[in-house]
Amino acid sequence: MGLFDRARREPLVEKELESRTPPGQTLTDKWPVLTYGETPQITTAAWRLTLSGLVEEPRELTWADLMALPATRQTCDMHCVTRWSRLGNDFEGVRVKDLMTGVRLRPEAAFVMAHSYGGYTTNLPLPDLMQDDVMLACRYDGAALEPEHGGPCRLLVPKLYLWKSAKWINGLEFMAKDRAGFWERAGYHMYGDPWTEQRHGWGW
Ligand SMILES: Nc1nc2c(c(=O)[nH]1)N[C@H]1C(S)=C(S)[C@@H](COP(=O)(O)O)O[C@H]1N2
Ligand SMILES: [Mo]
Repeated sequence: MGLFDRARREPLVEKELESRTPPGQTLTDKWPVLTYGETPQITTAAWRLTLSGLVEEPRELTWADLMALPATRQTCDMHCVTRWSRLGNDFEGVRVKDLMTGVRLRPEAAFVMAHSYGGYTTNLPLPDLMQDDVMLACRYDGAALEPEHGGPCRLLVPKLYLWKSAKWINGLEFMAKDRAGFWERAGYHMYGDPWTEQRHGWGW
């Protein structure tokens, strides 16, 4: 069949495929679109990102603010809870860590709710948001991220199931306690580690 690592431009060998595929996942070369509801059409001119909640000075960033931050390009794997994984994806954007430089959080901040245009939300612990591979992704394979995949800008949290990677992100809300987002309220796991198959949160 021959799965390809797009970023490295080389075929993936069997052994590596295995070690990079979490239990219960099947590899795909296509990139399925999984959206609950409509695809919001957001121009870069209209795009805003608000930092709210337990932040000393709430902020609103424009596209120009985002583009002024250092850019990062990375290759990462994606794992969807509906059992497909896609390896070797080439994303470009701004690390959340870099975005947060100079943003002072209140000491109680321990979790974050990602908010999206259209109303989607998803929650994660603050330390996970600050990992090196967590970014606001706006380019894929060297081109602007397609609207159906979250363009102009999506959150990308490669280590967790892909529902945590909020498409059309427009806010990060810092919280003291964990709160369930859209799919988490519907029964998905609060954390969502693909390697231990944290698919559902209620023990089923
Ligand atoms: N705003 C928003 N973000 C979202 C979703 C959504 O419905 N709305 N779906 C999530 C789910 S369940 C998955 S698997 C991935 C799918 O990303 P893709 O459509 O780019 O493959 O986006 C996640 N982010
Ligand atoms: Mo998903």
